[in-house]
Amino acid sequence: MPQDGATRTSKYLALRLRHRPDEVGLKMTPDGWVDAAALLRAAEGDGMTISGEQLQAIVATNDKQRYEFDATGRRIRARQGHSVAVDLGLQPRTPPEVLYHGTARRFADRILAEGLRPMGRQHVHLSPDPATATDVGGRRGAPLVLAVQAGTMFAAGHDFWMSANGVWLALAVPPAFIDQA
Ligand code: HQG
Repeated sequence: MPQDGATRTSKYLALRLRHRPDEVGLKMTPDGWVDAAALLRAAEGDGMTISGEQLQAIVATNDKQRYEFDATGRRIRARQGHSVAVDLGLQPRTPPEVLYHGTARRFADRILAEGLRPMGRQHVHLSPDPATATDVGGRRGAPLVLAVQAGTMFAAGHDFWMSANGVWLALAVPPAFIDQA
């Protein structure tokens, strides 16, 4: 499917705010903030012209609310999904009894054997409902939705966090807590 302008811009923001700020010399604070004006200059250098107004609009209307400004409006960060090391300052919290992970069918055997791992990112991403997990898994082919026994896992001492845009995060999920939904 061809991407619209907002999707292209959001993907560019993900690249610079989650994965590769350093590639264009963008400075990121330990809690993930990047100066918004510097980001727009970097985008220009990458051949992607984004106005301040467009950036505001993307942050406000982004389908998954992936980005946020700080209280001054001068700094921007991604709310989750980083591969670069950041500490977003999230507090651990009690998860719902069951969370869901959407993946591709071809990964099933490996995941059921070794559990969910963060792979390139800082966390394993879990969804509060199977429909969202189906969408996540569908990005990689025929989707498979796994149920994670989050309540049991929490009781066993594993931490959970929830990002500002409602994605549940864990460092890993051992296979004992995973069922085929
Ligand atoms: C898989 C999107 C083999 C895992 C979504 C996934 C999400 C394993 C892939 C966010 C494995 C990693 C993250 C194991 C995990 N063996 N494969 N042991 N453990 N995997 O993209 O969860 O649109 O890093 O199932 O909505 O797909 O970017 O993670 O298929 O919230 O905002 O390894 O990205 O959000 O892929 O997606 P990813 P994800 P955005």
